[in-house]
Amino acid sequence: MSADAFVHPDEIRSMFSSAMSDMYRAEVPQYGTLLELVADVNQDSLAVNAALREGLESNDELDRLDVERHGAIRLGKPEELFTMRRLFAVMGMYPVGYYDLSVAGVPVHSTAFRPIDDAALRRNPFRVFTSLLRLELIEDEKLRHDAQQILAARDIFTADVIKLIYLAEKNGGLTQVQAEQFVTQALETFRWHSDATVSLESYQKMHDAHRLIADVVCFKGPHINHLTPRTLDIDAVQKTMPERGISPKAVVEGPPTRKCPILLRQTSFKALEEQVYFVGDTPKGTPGTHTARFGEIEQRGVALTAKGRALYDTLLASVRQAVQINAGGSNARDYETELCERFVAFPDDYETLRGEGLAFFKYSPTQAGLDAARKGKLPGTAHELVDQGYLRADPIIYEDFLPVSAAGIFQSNLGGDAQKNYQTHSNQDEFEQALGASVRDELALYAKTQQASIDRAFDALGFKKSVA
Ligand code: OOG
Ligand code: NI
Repeated sequence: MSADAFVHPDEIRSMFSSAMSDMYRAEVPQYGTLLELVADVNQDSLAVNAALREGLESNDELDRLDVERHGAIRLGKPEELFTMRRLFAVMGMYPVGYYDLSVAGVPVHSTAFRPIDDAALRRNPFRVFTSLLRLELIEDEKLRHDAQQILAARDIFTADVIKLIYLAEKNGGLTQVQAEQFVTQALETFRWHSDATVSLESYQKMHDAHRLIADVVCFKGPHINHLTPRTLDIDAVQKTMPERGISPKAVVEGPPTRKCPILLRQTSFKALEEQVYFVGDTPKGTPGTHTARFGEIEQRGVALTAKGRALYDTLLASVRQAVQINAGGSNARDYETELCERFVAFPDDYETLRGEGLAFFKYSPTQAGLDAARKGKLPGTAHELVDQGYLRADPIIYEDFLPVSAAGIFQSNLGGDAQKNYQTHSNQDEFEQALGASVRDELALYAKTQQASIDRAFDALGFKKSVA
């Protein structure tokens, strides 16, 4: 079969992301409210900030903004992660990055499935933060064994989706009809099921060990636990959420408010308490509740180099050492003040971020550059050419996640339980073994995008390659 007969993986991803959004909207009505709020705030931001609009336009980010979102799931066993990798590959999504959350008291390690090349990211940057439960961190031997047994008995994929994954792997793609079937079948894995697979008593035991363990082990599948739209002004969303009946967590995770946003800022609101039925005497089961699903918003900024990231990590660690946000969040103000004060040390203009090699940029020739190139040679590095007005540099958006922020998001939605500290270290090898592949290095991806833009720009100006 020729490749033309296949639906492009980017298209399948868009179909899937849109179907997922519709499903989540029906399951969690507050998500719909949040989408409306974010759309309003984005419109306001674009209306008052011409530079922001222009920057997004020239970066091809304006069109993707309305469809842009990420979701998260939590898996229970290695085989689930293995098949999930193959499922996401059908949609052009690949594992990027390794996040160890056990250090923050959450017994999982994770990766993000996302598109990796420029064209695919422009088309639809849908990402899914995917965690795998680390059963070995359950201390109680009997409980660990029970959890293992329960998980061993479940199959989270439909028979049809498995067939379609094999077909896509064998033929190198899916036809329109197959792609539509694939989306319908894949969606089943992420659906919410109100009937638990265990008794209330077993659920309670898992819950007492860690709420996350109950969420992963006691249900038929890895229900999507949030879908996150991207806002251009997270402070405005955080402030207006209560007006629309949503109460956000106490502080925004990530860097403080800045003129030039870096990395990722996120806030979320509390999980819903949902009605569930546990395995029990009556035909419908024993009624109870479970809280797992929530809402989240994110604002994305420029991707940082290793040097920039090291500075970010150092500053954030010093803030968190100085102020630990308490369970009720009553000292949120102190935390914010400390965050702002300490991040003064992080340059807040694109020129310095570029000049000091703290962030990644995409380079393109300006009209002046093209004119000057026609007249003769333009000497210099990409930086010098930007300074002379012959190249422009636009920030490359951070497409990934932040472990400390992710831990904060997990925690705020798992309730105010006393924090557990696992005596463990990260285990990327084990994660990759379950995954059946290595995760990609996000820094290498950004560096590649930056270098490719320099090569293209230098080509257009008619001279040989250079580095930033
Ligand atoms: C995932 C939490 C992490 C993010 O945006 O950092 C996350 C989860 O709760 O399963 O989604
Ligand atoms: Ni999230």
